[in-house]
Amino acid sequence: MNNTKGIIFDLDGVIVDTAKFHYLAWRKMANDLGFDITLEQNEQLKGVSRVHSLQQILGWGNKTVTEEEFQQLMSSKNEDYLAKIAHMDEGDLLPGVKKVLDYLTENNIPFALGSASKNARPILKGLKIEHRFKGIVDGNDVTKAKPNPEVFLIAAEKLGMAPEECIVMEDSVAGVEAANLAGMTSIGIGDREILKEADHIFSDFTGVDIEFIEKIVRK
Ligand code: B16
Ligand code: MG
Repeated sequence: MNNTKGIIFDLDGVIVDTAKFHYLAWRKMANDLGFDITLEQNEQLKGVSRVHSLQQILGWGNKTVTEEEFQQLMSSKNEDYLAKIAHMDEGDLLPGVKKVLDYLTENNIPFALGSASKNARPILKGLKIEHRFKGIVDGNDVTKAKPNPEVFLIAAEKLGMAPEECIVMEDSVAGVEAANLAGMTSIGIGDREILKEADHIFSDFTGVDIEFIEKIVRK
């Protein structure tokens, strides 16, 4: 039996900063529809699925579209987004992440991905870290979006661990709530006020040092 806990990483905002590219792509779509979205509004889209993001944005712009137009908007936004992230590589890992992933790998501490993104696999491939995850659970694998804990519960299964043996790293309110509902230890990466429900909070990943990891993964 493994004598350590497992870690489940969110992707966007924890391992890599794709929020800015989501914003640029959604903003272009909104501009084409005749309105604008702000960076503050973009904050509310973090961790939120593609469908729910579009519903939210159309609401802000007071726009009603047919089902066919809705699908078309989602797919053109995604094409635009994919073009923007196409050149990501190891250099795009957020500061502090590589050190922790290296430590976990060297010490056989298992980790998985729990992301709302349907693009998680190509992103991990670009970052050249895909093979290091014991399990990958993304937007293609779930039926219920965060704050529903489904994504993290499936990730725990892939790790072969009970929920209480899992530690979740998250940058979104919905993700922290999902981790808490799953009965896991939640670590918020971001604003202390916004992520106040998390068990531990760091303003960014550079604050997550090896000493802290050693302590929390111990059973
Ligand atoms: P996609 P995470 C989330 O990823 C993003 O934070 C969110 O902004 C995005 O809308 C969602 O993925 C869906 O992404 O359009 O690529 O399927 O933070 O859960 O890793
Ligand atoms: Mg995130």
